[in-house]
Order: sequence, then C-alpha cells, then structure tokens
Amino acid sequence: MKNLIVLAALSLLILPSAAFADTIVFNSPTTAGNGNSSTRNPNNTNYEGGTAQFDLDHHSAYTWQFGGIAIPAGHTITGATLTFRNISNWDANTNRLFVHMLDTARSFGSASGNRSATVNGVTSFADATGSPVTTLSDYFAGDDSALVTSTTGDTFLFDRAFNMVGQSGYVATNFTYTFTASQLATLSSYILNGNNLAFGFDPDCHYWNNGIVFTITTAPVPEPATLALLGSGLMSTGFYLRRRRQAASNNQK
Ligand SMILES: [Ca+2]
Ligand SMILES: [Ca+2]
Ligand SMILES: [Ca+2]
Ligand SMILES: [Ca+2]
Repeated sequence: MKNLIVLAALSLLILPSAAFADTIVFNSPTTAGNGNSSTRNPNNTNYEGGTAQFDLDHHSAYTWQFGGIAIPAGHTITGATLTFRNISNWDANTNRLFVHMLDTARSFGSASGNRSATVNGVTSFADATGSPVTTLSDYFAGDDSALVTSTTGDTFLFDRAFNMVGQSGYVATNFTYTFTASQLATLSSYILNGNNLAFGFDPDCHYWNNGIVFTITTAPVPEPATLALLGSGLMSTGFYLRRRRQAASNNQK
C-alpha cells in the first residue's frame, strides 16, 4: 500500500511535465509552381500537388533556411519530422530525392550565374542539364559551395525514389521522415548555433507536392530532484512487484 502511495505521488510529479511538451511547426514557403507555373502534373492530369507546392525541379538543388527558432527555456528536443505532402514523381523515369540538414545556408539579394536570388529563405542552383536527368547524384554530398559555405555543418538525412501517381505500386500519400536520435542531437547543435537551420533538397526528377512541413517536439529537461524521485519510484515499483509475486507464489503453496 505504501508503494502505491509512492507511485501515485510520482505520477503527480511526472504528469505535469508531460503536459508541457511543445510542438514547433515550420511550413515551407510556397514557391512558383513546378513546371509551367502549374500545381497540376501535366503527365497525370488526375493529380494536383496542391497550392502550397514547393518547387522540386530535377534541374535544380535547393536550400530552405529559416531563423528565430525558439526552443522553450528548460526544454530539450525529443523528436523531429520532415513531411512532404502529396509528393509524387513527374513521370515514370528513374528518380531520386536527396535531403540534407544544414546548420545554415547562404543568402543572396540577386541571382547570379546558375544560382537564384534568395526568396522567402529559398535559394536554387542549377545542378543538372538534359531531359530527363539521367545522372542521379547528391549535390550536397559534392561541391555545394554555391548554396552552402564549406565550414557549414551538413548532415545527410535520406534519399528516396517516388513513383508517379497511377504508376504500379504507388499510393498518393504524405511521406514523413523521422529523425534518428543522433540526428536530433545534431539538430539541437545546429539550432543553438544562431537559432537557425536549413534543409538541402536535391530532386533528380520533378516532384509534385503540396508543401513541406518540419515539426520539432520538445519537452522539459527533467531536473535532478525529479530524476532521483523517478529512480526511487522505479525501485519501489520493483520491490512492490517482487512482493506481489512472492505473495502469489506463497498463496499457491
Ligand atoms: Ca537536381
Ligand atoms: Ca544554425
Ligand atoms: Ca543532383
Ligand atoms: Ca555538403
């Protein structure tokens, strides 16, 4: 009984912390429609990416940067996801989307050469020619100096192919990438450095979509006193369960 009281007291201590968990959401800016300024895939007119489309053209690589990221005081990052809404390939060609997390990205007031001006935090660089693009290579794994300075922290997140809507095996859906524990630690360090972050996207083939959503989940860092209580609470629970098992086996005798 005493142990149950300890457990009840412990749950009162823990529940308010869980209730303070926080979610921070960043929506990518809407860029010019992908191909002919359209949000509709010309190769599959039954499918519209959507009005929030982020241009993912195979001839380019992109950075999307944002600042002023405010992690609540006393919180730590406990999760992060990157969701591509309604993503599909332009056509049935071989394709690959490469995605990196960057400490920050370069910013430009005007276009120059193969690089665009930065608009709403988005900059593009022409990384490929030809139609369709047949060489699938990760721009951010090579010389990405047009978009990122050489000393900028750069973490590969994932690469993945998407089929065209209507193509065998494809179901139109949102694709969500979930950060690993080590990527969350890197994410924290990138945010601590300037309160800003960027993503690098290299689409090799066009992708239709309805925007990209980045979500960070935070929770209060448990204080040492809470951790000590949690430890003693767990020990009490173990003791209580052992006692119960002991009592049960005694009853069977
Ligand atoms: Ca590309
Ligand atoms: Ca940063
Ligand atoms: Ca490429
Ligand atoms: Ca790089």
